[in-house]
Order: sequence, then structure tokens, then C-alpha cells
Amino acid sequence: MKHWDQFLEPYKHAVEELKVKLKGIRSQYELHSDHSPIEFVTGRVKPIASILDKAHQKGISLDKLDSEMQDIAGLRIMCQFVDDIKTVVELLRSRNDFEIVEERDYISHKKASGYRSYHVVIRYPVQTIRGERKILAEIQIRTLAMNFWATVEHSLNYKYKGLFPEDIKIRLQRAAEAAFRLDEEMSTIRGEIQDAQAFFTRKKEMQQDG
Ligand code: 0O2
Repeated sequence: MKHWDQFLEPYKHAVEELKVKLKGIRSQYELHSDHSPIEFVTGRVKPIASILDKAHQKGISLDKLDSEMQDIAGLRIMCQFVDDIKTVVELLRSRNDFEIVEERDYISHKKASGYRSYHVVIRYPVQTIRGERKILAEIQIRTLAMNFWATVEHSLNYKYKGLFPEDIKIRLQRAAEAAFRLDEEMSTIRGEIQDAQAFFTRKKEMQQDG
């Protein structure tokens, strides 16, 4: 167990640091009263049981986990609109505190399950008492609708251990299409939504100023 604690320590640091940095992007937009492409950010270190399961499934040997398992440190960025995802990816590409190793676009190329999301794998330097260590982390960027679908599908996947009954599989695919249409619909009234949000932000600020 001590071995796992030591192994996971830099991943924990990376997740905490990246959460602060990514949430910082949102605060900066708020300060400038601009629409933030980031709605909220979450992060987690993959639980040991899931690391072992995935290593087993993918034939990754445990001494190669740090180079072959890309999502031990995982961050998730939720956006209101599909176009915000592009903005977030551009922001990530322009940073110099990590290096992008790989991008996977499951939005242009959705998975057979119906899953949509944009994945960016980064190499992130963590400062440890033994010097710098670069670890891999996966940042998943998705809309609120994509996140709703993925969260529900993930729970069902857990329940059925990936072997969905045919009717559930079809319903999930339909739900994925509905989430896609919801994103499209929201994009068409994006201007209206943003005007309303700006109005409420100004009203709140005026109330706070007294
Ligand atoms: P967790 O932490 O439980 O979410 P593979 O597992 O082979 O598809 P690979 O090569 O690791 O994936 O890379 P990929 O597909 O870019 O990223 C895997 C992660 O993406 C998964 O992590 C999920 O978080 C998410 N994901 C991918 N496909 C689906 C899907 O069909 N449904 C849902 N809900 N999420 C998906 P894990 O390993 O499942 O871990």
C-alpha cells in the first residue's frame, strides 16, 4: 500500500495543481465580464482498483503504468457550448506549463457507444523532493450535455460490466443523439443565452456594490 501511495503522490499533486490552473482560466474570464468557455472543472486520481482493471484489460504491465496509462491523473472541463471546446483546446495548446502529447477528437468521430468528448493528453512536470517528475494526465473537454450522457452511461456500464442488454444499448444511442441535438439547439440560441447571463451578472454586481 505504501508503494501505491508513493506511486500516486505526483499524480495527486498534478490533479490538484491543474484544477487550480484550469479554474483560474474561468476566474479570469469572469473578471473581464466575458463569457467563460469553461463552466466547471473536476479532477480525480484513478482509483487503484480501476488502474489494475484497465492494466489487465489492455495488457499494460505494472512497471510501465507511468508511460502507458495516460489517465491515472484525469481532469474534466465542462463547457456550455460545443464551440467553447475549441476555445479551451486552443487555450491548452498555447500554455507553456505542460506539453501536449496527443489529442483525441471523439466529437468529430464519436465512439460506437455514442460517447462524445475531446481528449487532450499532456505531459506535466511535478516538482518532488527528488527533483522534477513528468507525468501523463488526460484532460477531457465536453459540453454539459455530453457530460450528462457520459456520466449516466458510465454508471450503467458499471452496473452491466460493459455488456448492455440490446434495448438499453439502443436507448443509450438515442439518448446520445438527443444530447447532440440539444447541443446544436443551444448553439443556435447562444447569443440570447449569453445576453441573459451578462444581464444577471451585471445585476448581481450592482446589488453587491450596494
Ligand atoms: P474512468 O476513470 O472510469 O472514466 P479505452 O478505455 O480503450 O476506450 P483509452 O485508450 O484509455 O480508452 O483512451 P480514451 O478512450 O481516449 O479514454 C478513456 C476514457 O474516456 C474513459 O476512461 C472514460 O472516462 C472516457 N470514455 C471513453 N469511452 C467512453 C464511453 O463509451 N462512455 C463513457 N461514459 N466514457 C468513455 P475509463 O478508463 O473508462 O476510466
